[in-house]
Amino acid sequence: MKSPHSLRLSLLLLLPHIHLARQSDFAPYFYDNGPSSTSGNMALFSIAEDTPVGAQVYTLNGTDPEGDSVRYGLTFEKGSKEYFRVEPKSGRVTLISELDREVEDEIAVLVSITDGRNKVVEKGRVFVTDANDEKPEFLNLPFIVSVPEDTEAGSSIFKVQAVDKDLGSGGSVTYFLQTTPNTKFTIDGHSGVLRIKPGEYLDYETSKTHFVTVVAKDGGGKYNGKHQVMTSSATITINVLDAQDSPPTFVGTPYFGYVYEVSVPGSEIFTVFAKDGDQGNPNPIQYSIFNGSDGSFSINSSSGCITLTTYPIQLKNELYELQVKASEVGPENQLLDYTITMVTIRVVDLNNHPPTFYGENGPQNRFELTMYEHPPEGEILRGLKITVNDSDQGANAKFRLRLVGPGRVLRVVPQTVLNEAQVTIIVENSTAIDYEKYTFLSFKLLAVEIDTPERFSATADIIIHLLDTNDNTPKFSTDFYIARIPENSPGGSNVVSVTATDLDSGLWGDVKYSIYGSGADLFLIHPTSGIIYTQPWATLDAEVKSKYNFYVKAEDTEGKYSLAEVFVTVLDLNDHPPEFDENFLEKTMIIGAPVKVEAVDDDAEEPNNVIEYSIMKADPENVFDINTSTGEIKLKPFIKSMEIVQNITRQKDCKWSVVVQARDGGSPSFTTTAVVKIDITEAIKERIIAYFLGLRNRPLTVFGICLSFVTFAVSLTVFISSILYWTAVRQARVNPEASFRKIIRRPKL
Ligand SMILES: *[C@@H]1O[C@H](CO)[C@@H](O)[C@H](O)[C@H]1NC(C)=O
Ligand SMILES: *[C@@H]1O[C@H](CO)[C@@H](O)[C@H](O)[C@H]1NC(C)=O
Ligand SMILES: *[C@@H]1O[C@H](CO)[C@@H](O)[C@H](O)[C@H]1NC(C)=O
Ligand SMILES: CC(=O)N[C@H]1CO[C@H](CO)[C@@H](O)[C@@H]1O
Repeated sequence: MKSPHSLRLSLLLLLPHIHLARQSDFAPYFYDNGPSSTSGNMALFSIAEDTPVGAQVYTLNGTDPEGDSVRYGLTFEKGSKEYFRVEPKSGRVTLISELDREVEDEIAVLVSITDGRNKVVEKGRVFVTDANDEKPEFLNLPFIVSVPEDTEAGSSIFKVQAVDKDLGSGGSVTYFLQTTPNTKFTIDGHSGVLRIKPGEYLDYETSKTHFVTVVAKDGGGKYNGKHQVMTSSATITINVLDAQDSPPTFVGTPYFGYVYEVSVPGSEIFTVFAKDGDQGNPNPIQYSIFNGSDGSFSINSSSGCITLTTYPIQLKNELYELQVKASEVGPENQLLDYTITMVTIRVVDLNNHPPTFYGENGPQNRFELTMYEHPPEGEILRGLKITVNDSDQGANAKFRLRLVGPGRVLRVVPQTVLNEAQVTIIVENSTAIDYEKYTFLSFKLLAVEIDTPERFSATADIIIHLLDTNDNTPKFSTDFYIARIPENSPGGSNVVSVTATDLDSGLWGDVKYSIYGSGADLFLIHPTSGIIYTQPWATLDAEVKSKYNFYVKAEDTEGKYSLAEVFVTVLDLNDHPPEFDENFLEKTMIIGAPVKVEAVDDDAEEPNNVIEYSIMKADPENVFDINTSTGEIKLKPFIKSMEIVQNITRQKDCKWSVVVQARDGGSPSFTTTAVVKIDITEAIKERIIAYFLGLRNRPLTVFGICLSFVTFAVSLTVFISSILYWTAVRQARVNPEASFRKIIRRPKL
């Protein structure tokens, strides 16, 4: 700092020149108002660097001893920046350029005062005072630091430094970390030393880099009249260095490998891969099989390739669970950290097992069972203890069961099998399981693989021996039996032989016969032979009863029975001759009308009771004809009138006779003869006509005629009544026979 004495000295140096200019005139001068004044010659004037441009900052103040008015001037050394300007009359000094203490903290100024004649120039220094206008500034950016992950907690890892060009409090710096949650770091506020927080550890595997923002803050100071604190921030990049602290890890787990049919020793099964967990500086990995290979697999220690060492057929298991170990190899070939993983190796099935049937004692291909016929439908044949098995795997062990034999009799369950099943055979059709048809049934049980190219199969014979049960009813050879037996056969005669058969064997097949029914009274049956014969005392008469029917029963020992109907016809014999009714052998015949004779034969059947009539003899001869089947007797056609009759009989009475023979159709036949007397008369009508013709000549007899007519009417009435009576009597004899014939003809079978 320049002393006021040196200023005085420079002033004195100028004096000779002033003194020379005017003798009695004294030079003007500046007031010296002290360093804190803002008026004077700017000696020891100090100005804050944050003073705004345009502000009036000082007043040059001087006077002239003679009282002349003075003018002021302000200049700068050559090459210096001009910060101030002075108003010459008033001396007011204005700041015209921005100040920056950190660039220029002292401004040399030349102030002058003149009274017009004398000019006094003084050199002064304006001091620029500090304002807090500068931020702290970090040194040595950027901040990058590498820290091994195993660095201990609390260790210092870095030191930051920031400077603030301001003076005093505004130039002092403290540090802090911009707060982020879970930060693992801490900084010392004064020294700027960065540390790992106590209790915190770095882990390369979780976070390889940390970014920390550090803030530098000054102590605060005036700026533009206000208190101002300035800060700046920077990022510290902390790279965590990997240390040897993680075991290897297998990539791509879980691991599955397969051994196929075509595999041979040396076949590659699977390749594992592990890498060091310390990826920053990984160690080489060495593989080995730790357990579970059973000697069938090996692993290439460097490549991790698992190979088969035997033929697949020699593998004992279907599944291997290898424990494979990956170890890190250290710099001196020592084994460090390791990890074990599981490799599941499945032996893919080779379909080398056909299905096989098993009985209770091992493989078996014939199963026999004895059972009663007609088991209930749905019954399980429990006596057959069959299992079937295919020891392959998956599709190779899938097969279908089928029963070949009489269709729809038995059913096998299940139809499809995977690996193993209990074979169940179920009765499907009970009727077909019939001892009477087959005493044993034979089936083939097939097991055939479904989805394999080989279609391995197995066959077993199933033989079912049947036992008889009484399942059959005796059956007659026909539903009815027709027998004919001649009437008059002696008692005990065979009538017919029936047979019924029962298909069951042994006692169940025995049949016992019996008969019953209303028509059975006259008959007996032999219980075992089935021969039906008449009772010893029975006589059969076709004329009394010619048809018998009854039932025959065939019964087995358990009472199962069936029935048949027996029809017995008693055959008629010609044992009766025709017979004329003696009371009706006198007839009156009107010329032109027939008379009828009739004989009756008591035999039951044609032709034994069929009668043929004939005229054996007549008196007179050749006057009658007879209808051979009806017995009607007529006059021969030429006998038309009573005259002819009388001419034939030569006026004798008209009682003629004829011998009629009745012959039945039996063989041999019977004949009977009867004499029929016939009284011939004329028809009444013709007689009356003849009579009335005679009346014309005899009127006197009209009364007598009328009387005769009345008499005749009465006679006619009596006559008709008589005829009706006779007819009635005759029908009463004929009808019973006719209805009897109807009865016996009915069951003509
Ligand atoms: C100049 O200085 C004198 C003496 O100290 C003082 O009386 C006067 O007021 C000042 N003038 C100005 C304009 O400051
Ligand atoms: C190897 O594996 C077998 C079968 O899984 C097991 O019983 C045995 O304990 C294992 N040995 C070791 C050392 O893990
Ligand atoms: C293991 O694998 C590596 C790389 O594939 C090979 O070079 C080496 O010969 C193999 N070692 C054995 C014993 O097969
Ligand atoms: C009708 C008829 O033949 N009458 C005869 C009856 O007999 C006499 C004599 O023999 C005849 O002369 C009738 O003609």
